[in-house]
Amino acid sequence: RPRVLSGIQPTAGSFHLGNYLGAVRQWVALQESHDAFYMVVDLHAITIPQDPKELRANTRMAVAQLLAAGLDPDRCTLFVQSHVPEHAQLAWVMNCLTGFGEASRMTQFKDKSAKQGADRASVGLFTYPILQVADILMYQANEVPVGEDQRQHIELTRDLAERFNSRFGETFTIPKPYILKETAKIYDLQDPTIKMSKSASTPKGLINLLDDPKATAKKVKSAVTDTDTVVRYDTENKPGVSNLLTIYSTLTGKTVAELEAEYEGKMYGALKTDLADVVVDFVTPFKERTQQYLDDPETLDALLAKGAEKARAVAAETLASTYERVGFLPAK
Ligand code: AQP
Repeated sequence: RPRVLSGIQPTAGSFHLGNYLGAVRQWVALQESHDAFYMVVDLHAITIPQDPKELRANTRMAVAQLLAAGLDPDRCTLFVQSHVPEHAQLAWVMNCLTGFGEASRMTQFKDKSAKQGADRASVGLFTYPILQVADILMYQANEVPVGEDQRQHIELTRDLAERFNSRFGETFTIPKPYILKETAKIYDLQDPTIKMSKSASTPKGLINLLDDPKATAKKVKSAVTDTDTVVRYDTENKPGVSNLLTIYSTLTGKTVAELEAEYEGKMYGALKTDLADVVVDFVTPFKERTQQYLDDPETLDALLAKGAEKARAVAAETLASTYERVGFLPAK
């Protein structure tokens, strides 16, 4: 079975709808067909300041949400990044293989550091994509299911894997991004020209899955559309309506064409009211299931210990062969 690897940050507590539709939903599907490794990336989280207590709580909350979304620890390897120390070790080797200019070209770093102020941004934030390279190469992943915003980092991963392989001999599988066109980028409900994001979106533009469903329904109903009235998928001229159709279609399984036909002659209000119900029907049981997992932290931690053990078996092997290729003297 081909292998997939992906990760999600535990930074915000709740996942948002962009995280779910752009990434986590694909993770759930891929565990059926692939040898799947999924992790909560707490090492990535500390690239920006975190409160230690909150980070710990948010890490468990992220795991609970992944289980609530449908990940099954019997069918995938689910773990926390810091439980597998090889990630930081391989990242160092990859750091030494990356050009400074090459790392400087990562647009996510440019965006995020600009927001924080260049002097306040940590070196960790700068090398974050290289840690991600190590995350992916560690498991010899064939595919990496992510949203569009991560495409550049997968490209960097491919470049570094090829560089390492040509310099030191075949070591790493060259991975491909796995990005579904329809849900590659879910947009902010208030500004449908920017991606829905925990750092850039205003509260009204962002749907957090664990928020009060009533508040979520309100946000959907007040989503920004346009001055026209026709419900039609047209990302150029109708980014707001198109975004709502994408969300609607993905959560219900109806095609966009079916929805366009269903709402022919109806106003945007009807679309938004119905979509609010669809979203509420999704988030309500999701929130309940997440809480059930959180209520039993021992089971959660035991499951993570098993996941880390499975992940380490692969990680230790990759790190050992990397160290050997690089020329480190084996420890006796
Ligand atoms: N709006 C989105 N549409 C589609 N996919 C998205 N992802 C994030 N936002 C969207 C995907 O979610 C996965 C996990 O992302 P992460 O843990 O790296 O979080 P992030 O990218 O940091 O999430 P945000 O909200 O976008 O955070 P900020 O604001 O800090 O940048 C990834 O696969 C990502 O592509």
